[in-house]
Amino acid sequence: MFKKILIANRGEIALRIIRTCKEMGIKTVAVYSTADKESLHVRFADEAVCIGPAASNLSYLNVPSIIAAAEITNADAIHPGYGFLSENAKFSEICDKHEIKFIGPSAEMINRMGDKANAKKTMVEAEVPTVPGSKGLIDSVEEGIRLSKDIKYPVIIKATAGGGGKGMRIIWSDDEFQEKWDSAKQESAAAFGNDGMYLEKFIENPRHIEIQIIGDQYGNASHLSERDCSVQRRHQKLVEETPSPFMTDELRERMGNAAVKAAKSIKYEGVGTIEFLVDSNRDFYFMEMNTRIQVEHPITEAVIDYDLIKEQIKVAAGTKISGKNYYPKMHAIECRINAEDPHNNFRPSPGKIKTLHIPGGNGVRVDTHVYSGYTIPPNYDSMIAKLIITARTREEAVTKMRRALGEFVIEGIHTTIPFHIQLMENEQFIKGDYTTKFMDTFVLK
Ligand code: MV4
Repeated sequence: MFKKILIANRGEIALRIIRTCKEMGIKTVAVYSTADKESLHVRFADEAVCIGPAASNLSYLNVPSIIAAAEITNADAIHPGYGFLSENAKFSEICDKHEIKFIGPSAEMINRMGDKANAKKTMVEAEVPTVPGSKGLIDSVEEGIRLSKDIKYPVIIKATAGGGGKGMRIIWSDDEFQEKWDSAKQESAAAFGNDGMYLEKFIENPRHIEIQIIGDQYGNASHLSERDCSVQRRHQKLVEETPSPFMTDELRERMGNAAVKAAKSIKYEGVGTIEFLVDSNRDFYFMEMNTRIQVEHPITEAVIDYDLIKEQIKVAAGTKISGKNYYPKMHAIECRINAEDPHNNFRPSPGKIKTLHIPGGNGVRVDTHVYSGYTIPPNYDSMIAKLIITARTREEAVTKMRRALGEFVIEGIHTTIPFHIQLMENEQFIKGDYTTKFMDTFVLK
């Protein structure tokens, strides 16, 4: 097992990883930017190294600084958390070269899944269902229009380097093709330095349901059931839950098997997520694979009684997994609490937290790095806490979420708590009757 892990991240996830390391008897090294020197991850780690100024590209994305910090402190592994360097193939490779274990997949695996058209090809070969569309990249508008004749409009063109909605356009007819093609390519080139595009049938009104998987170094893989992430706004998840209200035992079996097949076919090592689109007929299609621990991982931990970070560290150290799959025994919901003003188009609201009261009680977990008197810097992601509720049934979980949100006091800044309170009172949400379109029509009072 590793003796010392450097956590190349900040905020709640850095703290989350430090906690598990402590429970495993592993020493921890925090890295921090000058904007984060008062952060809890710095206080709770065994050692801390300043790696640069506030700007992410000069600190949490500064590879030479992070590698130097690991070498100086004698860390034998680096946990990248999510975001920042977590899906950076170069970084994984550089860790390897320095004989520091990157807790995550190899550079080759990250590259393979990071290119979306390529990832899709891999899934076709593994016989995982994918959306009908182009075989790989399309090279011209003419080719796109020809393909759309067979597939039938609407179609969607997506950046192969994309993800999170950037470089994506829905096309409804031949007339629109050129214009949308040009703008998608331009956007992709600017955002990713890669304007490769692929094409798919556009699935209208889908659900976003993802399967958590884990693979070891010996070719074994398991799934840990699903998370429903359909409540999103501008490709930012707001709430996640498991089980999905749309799930059936039969669908879970089909999706779980497909996800395990995907993981085994690429000999995936580590924790990962296979994202699917699910249509109203409960047909599902591979969308993307995430090769990192995700923000919403705690809801899976809650319903199957499993520490995903602990198991992630164990498989990175060479431990074998059993290969059995895991099924939810409870219901869990996560609300992401962001420092944003929901009444002002979710505009970021950094600043000093004057008063803080964190809810508690049975079935209530709050993952956060903030405290009373803490100043949220404007430089990073606006998520400041995750409120994770566990109960026997969905109805009880929603009721408990309302209670916990009511106890949550954050003064001095705006947060998304008022939004979540209204969501938990929303008739459609209460029925579990929502898709990725839900937020388009949600009206905040
Ligand atoms: C789609 C789709 C419908 N049909 N692909 C959005 C983010 C990117 N990862 C893929 N996305 C979508 N791909 C086909 N063929 C609809 C979306 C989509 C979406 C997906 C998941 C969650 C929220 C979404 C919001 C708008 C569009």
